[in-house]
Amino acid sequence: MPQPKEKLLNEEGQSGVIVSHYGVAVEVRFADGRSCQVRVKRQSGHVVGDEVLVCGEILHRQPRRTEMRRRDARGKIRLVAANLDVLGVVVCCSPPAPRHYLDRAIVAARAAGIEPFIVVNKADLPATAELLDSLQAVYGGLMPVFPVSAASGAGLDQLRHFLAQGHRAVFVGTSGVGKSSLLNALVPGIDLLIGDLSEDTGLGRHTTTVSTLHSLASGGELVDTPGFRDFGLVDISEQELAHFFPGFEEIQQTPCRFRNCLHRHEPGCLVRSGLQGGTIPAERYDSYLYVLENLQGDDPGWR
Ligand SMILES: Nc1nc2c(ncn2[C@@H]2O[C@H](COP(=O)(O)OP(=O)(O)O)[C@@H](O)[C@H]2O)c(=O)[nH]1
Ligand SMILES: [Mg+2]
Repeated sequence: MPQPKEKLLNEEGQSGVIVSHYGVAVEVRFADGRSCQVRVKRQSGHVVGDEVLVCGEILHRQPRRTEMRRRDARGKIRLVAANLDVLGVVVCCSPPAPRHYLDRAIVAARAAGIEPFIVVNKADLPATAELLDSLQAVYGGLMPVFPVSAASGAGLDQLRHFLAQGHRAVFVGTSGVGKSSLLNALVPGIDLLIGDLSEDTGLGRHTTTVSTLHSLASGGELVDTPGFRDFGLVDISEQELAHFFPGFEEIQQTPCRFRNCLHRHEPGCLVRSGLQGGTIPAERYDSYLYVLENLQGDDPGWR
């Protein structure tokens, strides 16, 4: 017996992407620009960026390309967004990032299959020039580095252009680097609080932790996950660090003799021969050893 048209449509489902998560409901946006709200259980596991088939009140989640996790204030690991392509680590001259924040964030992104890039905010401050030079020297050949000023708008067009290349992005960075200012500049109407009010405790205008996915007028998408902005990524393992450390890219083509080489004293280690041969800078190796020794430590500002 033929089904009524509407029922058929519901059973087949309509595919869309979750653009907001309110805890008890999600908003799904469809390809034609329409959107709808669907109630979900608190532990549904759906997150912003998830591609779903909406069948009436039921969501069928599609397999994810990438998953980004964070550690919440209680130390619990939470999934924050799905299907991100790029992760922008925001740094600035003041306040400076805690030691090796950048390297850890880059490794965490790469371990999740997400391409990292660097945003050097507060380019209007004179001290930014020196920071930018040192970051360009280390990371410039490895990933995009964007000097910007959320305050003056300088450099934002280059950043918009990068995001417009089909990228779904998220920003991370410690408190005070200007992530909220940057989102305000890039997403008109988002109206985030600037300054030192804690977003995670809900003091201020945004009393609930609503994650949202914003389409940029110039192309690309930005995911805003309030708790993520200031708390950052989950821990990384020794193996992930050794594999994804920025500056060690050559071992991804030709691995060391031992697959689980931590590049300390293992024989046949290509990182140490790269160090001796001058293809891996001593700065990179020293930084790696420092992070490796302090993986379990409490980097201030990291969580
Ligand atoms: N000079 C300067 N200050 C900025 C810039 N962007 C943000 N700030 C300031 O840095 C402080 C922290 O900004 P906010 O966006 O709240 O940082 P968040 O904690 O990373 O979200 C605020 O006082 C901002 O006014 C910038 O481009 N230049
Ligand atoms: Mg903020």
